[in-house]
Amino acid sequence: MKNPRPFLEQRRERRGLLRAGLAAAAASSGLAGCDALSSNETAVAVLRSAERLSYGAQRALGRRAMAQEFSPADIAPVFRPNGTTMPLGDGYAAMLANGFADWRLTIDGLVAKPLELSLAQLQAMPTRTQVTRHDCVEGWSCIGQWKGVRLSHVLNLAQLKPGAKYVVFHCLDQMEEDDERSLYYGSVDLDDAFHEQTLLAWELNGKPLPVENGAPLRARIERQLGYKQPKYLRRVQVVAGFGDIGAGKGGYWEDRGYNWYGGI
Ligand SMILES: Nc1nc2c(c(=O)[nH]1)N[C@H]1C(S)=C(S)[C@@H](COP(=O)(O)O)O[C@H]1N2
Ligand SMILES: [Mo]
Repeated sequence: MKNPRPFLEQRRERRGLLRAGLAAAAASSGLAGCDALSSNETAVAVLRSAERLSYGAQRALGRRAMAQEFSPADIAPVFRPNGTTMPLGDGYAAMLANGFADWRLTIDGLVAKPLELSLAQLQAMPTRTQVTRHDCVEGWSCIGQWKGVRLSHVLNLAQLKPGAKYVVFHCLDQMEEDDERSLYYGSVDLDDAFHEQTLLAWELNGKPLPVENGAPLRARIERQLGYKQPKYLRRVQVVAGFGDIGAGKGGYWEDRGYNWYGGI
């Protein structure tokens, strides 16, 4: 007689997928404006539980899928900026004044070969150009063309150590005027970090990245929402967990109630 187990397992799996798919739909339709969200504790709790299921659903359905790419004709004349548009403090202004010649990107954490890269060194690496749509949870979208190096290329140069699970992006901009520790940061898992369309980008619409969009370098993680696109990068840290960074939720907005998983 045939073993009945595979059939039962298949059924269980299908049921799980359906449940996860419904939760994913709920998560993507229930997102509210950036500023209103953290003040509503109930909304945050609902989003948290939906997040776990939507992450599971996307993983099950394959996270390697590409984000849609558009044609140059679709590019918006101005890429709408949001969040920080000019980092506070003299440090950034000084770097900007000399064309970011003194700026460096640090790659460290769980890597065999930590790196300090200048903009020129990054720009000498193999590049990718893509026209994609940015979706902000505040309810607007914008299509732009990005050019940069794949994050996977840089991570492969640095050589991940065993135990590496997430990549944390540390930014130069302080979010609150009176708090020097309120620097923007964010994180993704290795699926997103090594995704074909995940870039460290220094060019927008064929020109050097404007200050308001994150000069000199920002991340593009095309399967994620706007707040998961860190601007003004200074450090890429490979970690096993992010519990001891910031308030422990994996990002500036995540520490204030947003989902860690902002997949679209
Ligand atoms: N360093 C930093 N990165 C950031 C932000 C920010 O305030 N600081 N805002 C985020 C949000 S909410 C969005 S929608 C996008 C906006 O990118 P843009 O200014 O290029 O439109 O950047 C994201 N990355
Ligand atoms: Mo956003």
